[in-house]
This record gives sequence, structure tokens and C-alpha cells, in this order.
Amino acid sequence: MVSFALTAGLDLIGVAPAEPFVRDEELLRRRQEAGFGPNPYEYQQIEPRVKPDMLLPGVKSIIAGGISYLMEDEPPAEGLRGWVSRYCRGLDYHQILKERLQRVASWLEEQVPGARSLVYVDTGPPLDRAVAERAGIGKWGKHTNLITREFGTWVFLGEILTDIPLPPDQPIEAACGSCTLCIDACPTQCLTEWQMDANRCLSYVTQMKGVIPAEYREVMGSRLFGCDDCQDVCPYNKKARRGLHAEFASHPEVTGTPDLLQLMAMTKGDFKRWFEPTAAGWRGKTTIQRNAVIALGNSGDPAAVAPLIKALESDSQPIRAHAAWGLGKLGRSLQEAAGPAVVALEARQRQETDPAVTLEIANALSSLKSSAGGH
Ligand code: B12
Ligand code: SF4
Ligand code: SF4
Repeated sequence: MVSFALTAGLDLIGVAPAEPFVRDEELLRRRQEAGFGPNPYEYQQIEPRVKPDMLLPGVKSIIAGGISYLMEDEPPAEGLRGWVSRYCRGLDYHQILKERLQRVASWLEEQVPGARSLVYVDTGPPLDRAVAERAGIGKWGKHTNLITREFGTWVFLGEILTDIPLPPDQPIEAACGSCTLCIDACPTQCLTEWQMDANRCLSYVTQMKGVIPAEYREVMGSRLFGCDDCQDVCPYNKKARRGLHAEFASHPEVTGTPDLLQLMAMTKGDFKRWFEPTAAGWRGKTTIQRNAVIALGNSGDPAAVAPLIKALESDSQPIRAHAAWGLGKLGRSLQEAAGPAVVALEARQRQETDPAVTLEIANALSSLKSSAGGH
């Protein structure tokens, strides 16, 4: 099976017995009590997540599969450039990994006629990391990502539930020791050891719809989708193998650090070509443009003023709201931006009917006026 899986394009494979995930059930319940979850993107009921038999009656084994996605580093996002997390620069892993796991499942069903199997990647009930850990593919890190020996944390995970009894693999040794680099590096301090407050993780915040709560806007920096900070500092990632699958390379027109002005002018057709094929596509064009507006506000660059003034006229409520915030921020930090920002905000204030945008404009104007008074 291992050699077939490798020819099918998987980099990691391991087998776990399909016993209930008793430890994880307890941890999930405790986490829920602490208010750290459930995150809107995870399967909401605990039982099907921890009892594989509820998904495939008679299940005997779970085959965990992983695929590496780290590509060559790209230049950092400077000036008027945004930043896209590595996991969504190339083609959407959901389809790629699912199709490869499905090939392994079909091959197994050919070997054992009558066998049944079910494939999941990310969006199903299984706890992809807990399964992979039990199957010996890697070990849980304090940043809550699964660390593998060869590829660090830069792997996508999925699994095949099967009623074929297979010899299980052994879990590997524990990671981390006394290291706390990821906890210290997290911009929102949402990590404690092996636990996260999922609703405060910037990966989640950049994907949420609507107006982003004020406390996160500045720490988002130039992030357009996702966050990699806790993985970037992880020592296990220093020697991770990279460049294995061309499918995960950035789109050459956008790259991992897209031009923010290009994003603000993005048409539906551009979005379809640049983002729809990636794992950042599912949230739509407005989410990317809203985050680009926040990145412009955080850029500290005078060239961001004109596109933000234009964004005040957008049909999208979150884009107008964040354009107002961005103009307030730029106007406070750049003397030459303050005057044009006030004029544009006051003009928009006279026509704006949305209460959330009206509030953002009022906040931006009052902060600009009080900071002008302070000079
Ligand atoms: C919801 C979700 C999110 C949420 C919540 C993340 C989270 N940590 O749970 C958000 C949107 C924030 C998110 C972010 C990211 N995600 Co995500 N996400 C998921 C999803 C769909 C469900 C995860 C889930 O159920 N979480 C809730 C519980 C299970 O997790 P938990 O709070 O960490 O609780 C567990 C641990 O704390 C552990 N635990 C608790 N105490 C202790 C103590 C010890 C000693 C130990 C060992 C363990 C331990 O046990 C708990 C129960 O299992 C999974 C896919 C899946 N179906 O599993 C992908 C998944 C976890 N995400 C993935 C990725 C790639 C990411 C990002 C890197 C994307 C990015 N660059 O922005 C970030 C990473 C952020 C981070 N530091 O974890 C990959 C992870 C791959 C890997 N190598 O680990 C997965 C597996 C998707 C996939 N199929 O490949 N994600
Ligand atoms: S992805 Fe970013 S915000 Fe989320 S836990 Fe890691 S460092 Fe913190
Ligand atoms: S950065 Fe350190 S503490 Fe965090 S997961 Fe990596 S080794 Fe563990």
C-alpha cells in the first residue's frame, strides 16, 4: 500500500486503529467549556469527530495521508504588497489530496473485494491531526499544527476510513520540549501549550465575513488570507523539504505577495483566474479586497491614500468601513495624508446610510481631528 500511495502522489502515509479518540473527546469538551471553540469552520458536533464507527459502521482502520506544500520562499511583502499564506498560494489542496486518497481507497477495494471505505480531507468530521498523530505521521506541536520529520508542519492531511483490518503504525516521539517560540511569536497571543483560542487566530480572522473587529486590524498587517507566523518560527520547519509539487506554486500573475493596487482593481474574471482555484477562493472576492484595504491602511505609504479614497465609494459595506479606518490610520501617521483623508471622509459622511460605515467614518474623523490638535 505504501508504494502505491507514493506513486499516487502522497508524501506520507500511516495506519491508525479505528478506536474512539477518547483523549481528544475529553480535550474537545474541555476546550468548549473554556470558550476556545468550536470554531465556525470545524465540524460542530463532538461525537462523530471522535467515534469513527459513527461515520463508517464496521470501520477497522484509518489510513492517514499527507502531502507537502512548501515551495521556494518569495520576497517579503513590502510597500504596497499584501501577503498570502503558503497554504493557499497554489491549487486548492482539498481536491488534490482527496483525489489521491481516493485512488488509494479504490486500489484497496480492488485488493479486497467487498471492502468499504470513506475519504475525508479537512471538511469532514474526522480530526485530521489526531488521526495523523495516531498513525505515526507526525506529532502535535504547541502551535497545534502537526509536525512531521521530513516536511515540518507544511503538510496537508486527510484520511481513508476502511473496514479492512490493517497493521497499525506506531506514533512517533513527542515534539517541542521546553521551546515556546510559536507561543511568543503569535500576534494575537491566541496560543497556550497545544491549545488555541481558535476565534482569535488571524488565520480565522482574515477569513471571517463582514467588518473585522478593531482589535485585529493593525495586527493583520499585510495579511490577505491566513497566517504562518507560528510555523515560520518553528525549529522543525528549518530543514523542511520543499518544492515537491508544482501544483502548490503561486500563480505567476499574483505571487505570494500580490500588488495591493492590482487587487483593488481586480475584476470578477481576475478573481476567477487568480484566487478561485486556490484554498483562498471559497470566501470570495470581497474578502480578499477587504483585507487588501486593511493592508493599505497598515502600509504607511502615501500612495495608499488615493485607492482608499476610491474604496470609500465601493458598493461593499465592509470595504467602505475599512477604507474609512485605513484613511484614519494613514492620516494620523502621515502629515500629507491627513488633509485629503478628512476631505474625503467628510464628503462620504454626507451620503453614507449604513450605520457601521457611518460609525467608522466618525471614529476616523474624530481621531484625525484630535491627532491634528495634538501637533
Ligand atoms: C477549524 C480549523 C482551523 C481553525 C482552528 C485551528 C485549530 N488549531 O483548531 C483556524 C481557522 C484558526 C485554522 C487555522 C489554520 N489551519 Co486549520 N483546520 C481546521 C480544521 C477544519 C478543524 C480543526 C479542529 O477541529 N480544531 C479543533 C480542535 C480539534 O483542535 P484544537 O483546538 O487544536 O484541540 C486539539 C489540540 O489542542 C490537542 N491538544 C489539546 N491539549 C493537548 C495536550 C497535548 C500534550 C497534546 C499532544 C495535544 C493536545 O487536542 C485537541 C483535540 O484534538 C482542520 C481539518 C480537520 N478536519 O481536522 C484544519 C487543519 C487543522 N488546518 C490546517 C492548516 C494548514 C491551518 C493553518 C496553518 C492555515 C494558515 N496558514 O492560515 C492555520 C494554522 C493555525 C494553527 N496554529 O493551528 C491543517 C493542519 C496541517 C498540519 N500540519 O497540522 C488542517 C489539518 C487541514 C488539513 N486537512 O490539512 N484551522
Ligand atoms: S496562525 Fe498566526 S494568529 Fe494563528 S496561532 Fe499561528 S501565529 Fe497565532
Ligand atoms: S515553535 Fe517550538 S514550541 Fe512551537 S511547535 Fe515548534 S518546537 Fe514546539
